[in-house]
Amino acid sequence: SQPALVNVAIGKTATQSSDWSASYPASNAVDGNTNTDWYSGSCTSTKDNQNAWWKVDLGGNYLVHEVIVTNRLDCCESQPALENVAIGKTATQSSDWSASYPASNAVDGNTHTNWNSGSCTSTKDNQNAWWKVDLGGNYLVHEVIVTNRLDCCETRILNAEIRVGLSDDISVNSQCGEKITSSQTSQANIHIQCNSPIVGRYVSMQLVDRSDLLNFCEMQVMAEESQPALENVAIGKTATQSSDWSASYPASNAVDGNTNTNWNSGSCTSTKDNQNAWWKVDLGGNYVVHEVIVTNRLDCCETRILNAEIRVGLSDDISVNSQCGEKITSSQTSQANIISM
Ligand SMILES: [Ca+2]
Ligand SMILES: [Ca+2]
Ligand SMILES: [Ca+2]
Repeated sequence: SQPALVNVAIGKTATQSSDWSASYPASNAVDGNTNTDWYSGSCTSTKDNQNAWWKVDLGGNYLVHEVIVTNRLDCCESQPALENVAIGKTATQSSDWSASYPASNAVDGNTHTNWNSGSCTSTKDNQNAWWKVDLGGNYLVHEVIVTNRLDCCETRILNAEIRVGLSDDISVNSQCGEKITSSQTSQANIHIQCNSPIVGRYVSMQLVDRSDLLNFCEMQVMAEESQPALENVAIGKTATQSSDWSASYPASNAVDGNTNTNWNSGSCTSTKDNQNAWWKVDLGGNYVVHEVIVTNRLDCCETRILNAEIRVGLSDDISVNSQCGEKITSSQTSQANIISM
């Protein structure tokens, strides 16, 4: 006869190799809530660990017949393979300590932590000293691994922030993870995970409200290796809109290849005040579209694009095409480059 089985894990003490954040402790997996959505508060996650683990102490001995694992299903059923896409790419920094310590030492593939190894880079003592790498293309970046200098001077990277994005002007890119803390500076390899993967070509590290030498030995930018090479297929194509504000602001200004955010630059477009105002571009052929990057006007009036939706499809009647991503939110309207995927 089949014994009556009960779940003996619920509410017991669970631990894991690391916590993704304080909101996703090991205990979420034994909370009795089987919601499969990350944002439900029911799921657990470690950081990106080699051979990551989770365990529960049942508080006594039981005869275990089976285990039922509830997977997360809003994404991430399988983890993408990541690789370092920064190695050998073009790096620059706010200044060079000397010709022997160029920015490129941080992407030379050498993770030696000793200054005299020739593996490290350093700026001079600059206010908000910065370092950045141009990946030469757009990648979906999950995390960066910063190798610190450890023969001395570990705290020179204290309070540095990582930004990832499409702009050579690093100040407008999105922050990845949190600023480097004093407890992290003693680590050889500091893993900084973006809260969600960020599409970017430029990855930077910059001191925040500090003047110091920015001095470290390597940055590995871990991105999805199978990222298809994406290109802008809208540039120069035929664009139209529900009305033209004036002849100086035609729909074509949005596909002119100029991403200047200032109205007076001649780079921007505008309709008149229309109910459900629209803009569209005819790509002149069929493409597999992965993402759309909208450059907003930032000299004023950022919220004019609030609640706009992006649609992609085969029809000239835009209402029947498929929505790409979510409607533009108020927090997005302050960004120079808004990405919709
Ligand atoms: Ca749960
Ligand atoms: Ca190096
Ligand atoms: Ca433009």
